[in-house]
Amino acid sequence: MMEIEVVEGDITAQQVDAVVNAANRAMRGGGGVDGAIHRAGGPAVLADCRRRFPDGLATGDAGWTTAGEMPARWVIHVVGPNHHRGERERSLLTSCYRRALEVADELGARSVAFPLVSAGAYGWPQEDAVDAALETLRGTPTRVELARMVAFGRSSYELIVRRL
Ligand code: AR6
Repeated sequence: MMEIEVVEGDITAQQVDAVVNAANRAMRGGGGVDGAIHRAGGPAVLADCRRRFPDGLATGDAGWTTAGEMPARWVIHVVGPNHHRGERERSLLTSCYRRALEVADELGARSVAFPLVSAGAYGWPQEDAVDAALETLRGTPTRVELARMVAFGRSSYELIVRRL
């Protein structure tokens, strides 16, 4: 059974096998977690994105690159639905977590850190973003042993712990 833990902090500093990025379909960097990951990982992350995802990635899908200079070995990029733009099918959000675990299994990653996908710039309601994450992580068969939810700030941490 995979353990799920919650920490407050910066996902780029996590000492895990893989960190998950809340990317966009273009897969060329951006703001929020995506910006932080590209900054911390350095240019190798973008170079790998260009090489491995010449046409970007579909909403709900996941794919991996190097983590560059971060402590993790891989970045697993997912593209969450943009609620602000009207992408409101919950299956697109749960798919990000399921696909991320599938990619982690392909890589042999045993510990994976997750941000709250779509809960920032993409505007998914916070509480449902947490519930979608937790129920999908619990319901997906995987060889990953540790899923670490990384909350950005105290209120996000408390929200996740309350719904755990
Ligand atoms: N570590 C952990 N969590 C973080 C960090 C960090 N360093 N920085 C922000 N968060 P967002 P989205 C939290 O906006 O909603 C980008 O421009 C943040 O507080 O990063 O999926 C991409 O390029 C929130 O709870 O991702 C896309 O265009 C959560 O991470 C778009 O934003 C997700 O917020 C994706 O939007």
